[in-house]
Amino acid sequence: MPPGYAYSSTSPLDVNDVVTEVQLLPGSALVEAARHARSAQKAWAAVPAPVRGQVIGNIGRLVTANFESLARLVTREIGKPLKEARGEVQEIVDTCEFFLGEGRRLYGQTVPSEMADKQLFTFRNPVGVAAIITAGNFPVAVPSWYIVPALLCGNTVVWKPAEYSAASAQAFYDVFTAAGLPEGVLNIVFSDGEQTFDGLEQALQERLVDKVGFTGSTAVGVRIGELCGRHLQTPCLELGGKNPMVVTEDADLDLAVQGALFAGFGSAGQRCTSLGTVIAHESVRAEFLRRFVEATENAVVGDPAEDVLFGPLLDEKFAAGFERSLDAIQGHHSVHGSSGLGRVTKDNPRKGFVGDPEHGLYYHPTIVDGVRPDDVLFLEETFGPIVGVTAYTDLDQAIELGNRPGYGLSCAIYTTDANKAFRFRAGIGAGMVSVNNSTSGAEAHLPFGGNGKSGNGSRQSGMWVLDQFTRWQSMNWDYSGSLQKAQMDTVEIEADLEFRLR
Ligand code: UN1
Repeated sequence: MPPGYAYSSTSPLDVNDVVTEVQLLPGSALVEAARHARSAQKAWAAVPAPVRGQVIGNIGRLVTANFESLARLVTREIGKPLKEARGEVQEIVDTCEFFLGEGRRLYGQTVPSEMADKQLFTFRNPVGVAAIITAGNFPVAVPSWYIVPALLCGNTVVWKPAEYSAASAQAFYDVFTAAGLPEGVLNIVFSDGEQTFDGLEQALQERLVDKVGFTGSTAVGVRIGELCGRHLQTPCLELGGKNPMVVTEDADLDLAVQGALFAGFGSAGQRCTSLGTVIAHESVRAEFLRRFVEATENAVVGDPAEDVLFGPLLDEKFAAGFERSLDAIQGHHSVHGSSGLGRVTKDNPRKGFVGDPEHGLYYHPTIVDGVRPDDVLFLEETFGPIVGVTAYTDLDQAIELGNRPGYGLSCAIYTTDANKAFRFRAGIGAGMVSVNNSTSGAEAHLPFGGNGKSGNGSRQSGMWVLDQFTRWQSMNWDYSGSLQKAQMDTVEIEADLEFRLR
């Protein structure tokens, strides 16, 4: 195998702090891992599902035993506030709890036949080898959304985590394998994007991978979708979002402000479910903006070990990307939320900043009022602490504006009118709708996923993800002792109907 190259995962709290060094390997490493996973898959699938469930239960217990150290590592490596990092670790435990039980279900069905003395059944079969490629903004929770159900269903896994969260990924892998997974069932490969793509192409070509799961940008998702399509595979794609929040004329404005603050700036706006644009009714827009700006100015930003709304951006690559998003601010916009714009430094300080910003990747939260439907800021994902605000006059227009960017991950409406809430739900194209709640904040057992530029309709979490990691197999069993033909081959029963079409 050709050699890899060294990569340092640094802390965004202090870019001089190297959290770990890994070798990013060429595509052949992914192919090799897929081969390894392939050779382990049949034996793992033969383990009874309730026993696989027990291994999932062990993983949950081992994660709990290592809870605090894993959360602290996540905070150090990607700068997520410790409270959220703890929530993320808890999400793995919740996911294990759900799928531990699924090991004793994984139901198929018995189905009535058209014929006497014949019975029909359905079974869920594992897909085979799953290649899972994940982002680093949720370096342990989102991988568990794929890996836990994939394993429970009897698949083996090759996991390519984000390089900038390599230490968190390695810790996750160590806990999972220590819980009793047989050799070859879970494999980790560190690689960069292009090498991963090459490896995936080759592994699909050699029929070593049966399912791809990817969380990341829409642009990369499109490439993965094309590649999988050439091999007649449907990947599980969880991509970007430009998630709208509608604030109606009857909304509780303080509640809406709390929601917008967390949805827009929680995790420094680096969630696929982060708030993109607030679409406020023209009669409340000015007052909403006033309160939102005040709340944002008073929000505490800084050291994620402290009680802050958000800490640094994930990594230098993301900081650079966010700076490019700031270039989309135009003359007709008005900017609020901080006295500064861009990176927080000694010379560009933020009121109430906690800690020392000098070596960290900290950015001012930014509210951009007056965004228009054709603005880049209205249409494109920004992945950082920036929220747009615009106005609408009637709900149909708000729905149209919400759908306009062409993403369809999550959305929210703040209203006290049930009629508006349900009209919005029916009209909006998003996979996930919040009423009087943040656009972010998934629960481990509700379907997660989007449409349009946010994904191909695949869903994770709860029982819905089982359709990603199993394939339905039907069986019919005829015990009549003669060849009975199905209705599509012959019509044997003529019903005596009183009603006749004329
Ligand atoms: C959430 O709803 O807060 O990468 C979770 C992401 C998502 C997870 C979001 N896959 O941001």
